[in-house]
Amino acid sequence: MFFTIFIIIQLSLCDWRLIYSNYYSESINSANDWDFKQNCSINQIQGSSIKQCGTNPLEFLRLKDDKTKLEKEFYYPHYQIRIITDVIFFRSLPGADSEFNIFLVDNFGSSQIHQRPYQENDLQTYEKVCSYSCGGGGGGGGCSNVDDQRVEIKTIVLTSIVHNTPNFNISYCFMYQDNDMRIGLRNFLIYVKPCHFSCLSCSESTELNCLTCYQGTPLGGKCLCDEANQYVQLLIGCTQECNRDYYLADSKQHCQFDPRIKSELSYFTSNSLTNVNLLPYQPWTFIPDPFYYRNQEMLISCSGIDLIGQFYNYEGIQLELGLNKALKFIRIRVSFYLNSWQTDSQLIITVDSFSRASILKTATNYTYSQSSLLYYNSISCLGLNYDLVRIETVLKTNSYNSIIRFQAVTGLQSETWAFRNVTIDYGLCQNNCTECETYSRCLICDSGYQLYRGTCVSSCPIHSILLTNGTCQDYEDLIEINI
Ligand SMILES: *[C@@H]1O[C@H](CO)[C@@H](O)[C@H](O)[C@H]1NC(C)=O
Ligand SMILES: *[C@@H]1O[C@H](CO)[C@@H](O)[C@H](O)[C@H]1NC(C)=O
Ligand SMILES: *[C@@H]1O[C@H](CO)[C@@H](O)[C@H](O)[C@H]1NC(C)=O
Ligand SMILES: *[C@@H]1O[C@H](CO)[C@@H](O)[C@H](O)[C@H]1NC(C)=O
Ligand SMILES: *[C@@H]1O[C@H](CO)[C@@H](O)[C@H](O)[C@H]1NC(C)=O
Ligand SMILES: CC(=O)N[C@H]1CO[C@H](CO)[C@@H](O)[C@@H]1O
Repeated sequence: MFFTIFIIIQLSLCDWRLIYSNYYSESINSANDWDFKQNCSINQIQGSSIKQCGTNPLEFLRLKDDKTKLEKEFYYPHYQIRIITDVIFFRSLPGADSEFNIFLVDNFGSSQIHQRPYQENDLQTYEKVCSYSCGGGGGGGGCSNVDDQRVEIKTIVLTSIVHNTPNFNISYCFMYQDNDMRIGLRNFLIYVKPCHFSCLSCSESTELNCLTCYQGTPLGGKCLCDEANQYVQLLIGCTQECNRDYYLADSKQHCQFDPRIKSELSYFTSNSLTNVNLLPYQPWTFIPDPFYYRNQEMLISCSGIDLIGQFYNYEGIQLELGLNKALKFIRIRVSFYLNSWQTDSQLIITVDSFSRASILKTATNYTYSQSSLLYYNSISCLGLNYDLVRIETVLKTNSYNSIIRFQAVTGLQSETWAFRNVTIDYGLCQNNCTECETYSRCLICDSGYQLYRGTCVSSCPIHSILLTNGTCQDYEDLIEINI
């Protein structure tokens, strides 16, 4: 029974995503993250204000007579919000209600989500918790009308606030009866129940609950990206390609965060590819066809944009990557220009000759194996028609000096190809790793990092010790060894 309840609680908790937390440590460096504003109705921005409790080192953001409102804007597609804040009430008047309020503001208006009217006998004498005396002398002599021993700390928890507009403001403001009254704010935690990746706004969490889309309008609650921008990047929407740094596309074309992948190289991205005294394709090397040997500059211009090509017959090109002992997979993106391709002709991309992807010409179009089409267009230049296919492939590697090769297998002399705009991203077994032990385990970390159970950390976790050889050993593993 207890177990069941525990699981239910876990399930309901794990839906919430923390999107903001701040001001939980003793001292606060800067409050500039939020705007201090004149009052609940006047948005004139004022300087920020940080104060410290007199009886302990806790600092807080202070609202006072000339700045009674604190406001910040957030963006995260969501359908519910939870706000947790510690509020310190300093001083009040007997018999007259002051008010502390929290508002949720968006383009459609402002709604009050919390209201606390309070007067003197509502606040306890908690000066040990956080006293903050009025004005000069510290003896509390500065306040004429209010009792500066009256202090109360309240944790305000507002949960399951139904809200759908992705941009919203949270604003805290108080209305005082005496200008010696203050409000302190600490420990901000803001959670949302997020929409599905593909929605800009939603009523529930699945991909069928979208209310609005990044692109177009929902069909049966579902947002679809168009063919030219088929990937979905969290918080950004439909995109032609996932970000090169730290994102890998999954089988549903969602860009998933993955700290192992990082941009490394780009080639042939400028419009002009002439290379002073060098061949335009260097440092790549040309692979001639032994039966149709030619020596060419391999540069053509297509409406003012240079391409590396044309390649004929069995010609190819390759790039040798520098020594890297941590490299486990490579993501390559490249734009190919294919002219007069016949059914069954293939363009093959290999890494270390055993890992390969291909583009196969069919009777009606192309098929892509171990690769996906990012962009397609038909263009013509110099009187020739080209199919422009930009593809992406993720290929494994097992060697320390990987070689990337592009080569075609075509039937006729008239079938040609060219390419440009190549990006190469490195996938390591672990981030910040210099050498891998297995596909997912690091053996040696980059300098500045320590090895802990096959991963690289910037400092040993508290439940571990640093050994003389620079690795962190978990106490748990130590016990295993002693047994
Ligand atoms: C805000 O300040 C203005 C100008 O001092 C004042 O007229 C107004 O009543 C104040 N509003 C609130 C809600 O305190
Ligand atoms: C939300 O707060 C920001 C920052 O203070 C402000 O610039 C913006 O105008 C506010 N938006 C609305 C809808 O009030
Ligand atoms: C390379 O291709 C990407 C994706 O189509 C594009 O965003 C980028 O602008 C291209 N770069 C150049 C220099 O053509
Ligand atoms: C081939 O496929 C691409 C991408 O799906 C598409 O845009 C193009 O129209 C197709 N071409 C033909 C001739 O069907
Ligand atoms: C570091 O020392 C520990 C304990 O002697 C050993 O188990 C571990 O393999 C060593 N690690 C490296 C990278 O040498
Ligand atoms: C020095 C270095 O490369 N640090 C990186 C460790 O890995 C994280 C996550 O991939 C990066 O953010 C750091 O830059």
